[in-house]
Amino acid sequence: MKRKIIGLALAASASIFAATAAAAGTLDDVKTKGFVQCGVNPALAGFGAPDAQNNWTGMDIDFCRAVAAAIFNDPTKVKFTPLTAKDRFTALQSNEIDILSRNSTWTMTRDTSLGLKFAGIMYYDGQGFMVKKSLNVDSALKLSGAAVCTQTGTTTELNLADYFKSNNLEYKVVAFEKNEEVLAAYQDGRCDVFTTDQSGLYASRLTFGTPDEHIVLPEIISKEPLGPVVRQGDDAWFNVVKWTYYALVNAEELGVTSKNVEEMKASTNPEILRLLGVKNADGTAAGFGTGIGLSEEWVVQIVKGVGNYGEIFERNVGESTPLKISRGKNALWNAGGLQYAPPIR
Ligand SMILES: N[C@@H](CCC(=O)N[C@@H](CS)C(=O)NCC(=O)O)C(=O)O
Repeated sequence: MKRKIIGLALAASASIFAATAAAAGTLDDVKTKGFVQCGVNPALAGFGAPDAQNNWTGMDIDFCRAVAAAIFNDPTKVKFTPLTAKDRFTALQSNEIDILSRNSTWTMTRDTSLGLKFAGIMYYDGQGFMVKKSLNVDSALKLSGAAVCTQTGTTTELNLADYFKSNNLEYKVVAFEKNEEVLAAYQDGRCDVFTTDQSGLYASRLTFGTPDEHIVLPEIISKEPLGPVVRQGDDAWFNVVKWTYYALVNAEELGVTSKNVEEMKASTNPEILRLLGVKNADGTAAGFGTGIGLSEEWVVQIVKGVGNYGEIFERNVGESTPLKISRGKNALWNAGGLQYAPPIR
């Protein structure tokens, strides 16, 4: 109820709300309460979902754990709040959560007038289409006249309208507020097409009784940069979240993994020594962790706790997982991808 009222207030006056709701001091609050409250998707395999033993798993989950490891040297000091597409931003605005880490696309509105701030791009995605193989369609451009299932409150429904309009294709939207309803409608044949982020298509297909009967069409119709979000007006917290993401990417780039992080402290590479907060030759602290309110070993804690970016990717969505996603655009910048982090110095 509280969330609903605040949601209405926001709709009436987004910018005023944004200015007042941005509570400063999240890092101190988190340290005091002893855990990070993270808003996540409860049903997106590889990104956010409880496994058979009820342990939360996924890239978005591991990102929350990385932040907890950076602060507490303990990746388990995190609590998860399951959120739907509709409720996610209000939950962050109203201080129910400290971070939103849930397949959310960085858009201008969300990053400005909603009073929120994206801290990085954990996964470069794009919107795609899924159809039953039996429909015998091999391109989205052949979908004229189709009924398309989608979820409200997402970038998905907006891109869908743009794509069909700009290609002069007739279509019928079958939109639902809940993802379960979208998936049920598509599987029951109430629509011909299911559209969402490509990662979401692959993750959802795994939950179908007969995944092999569905194909993802080749067209990618949008940019969906997915990443963690915080409130505007709290730079100290924003910095911790943003630099946790950069630490994961820099660790991969420098070859620092959960297995070798201790040995790497004896490296002769100055970049690795800075990353791992190893003291300067004269015994003074490097200062990068303490500079953002953490310990000097913050990256050691992160990498020991969850691994580097590549380890997180491979463990949750990579080729050896049921999702079998290749690095593609999510490869490091020096390996043909877009994952890039500014230097620690
Ligand atoms: N990336 C898009 C779509 C994100 C999204 O919420 N996708 C749906 C379909 S995969 C979802 O996760 N639904 C789950 C739910 O609302 O419980 C956005 O940020 O708007």
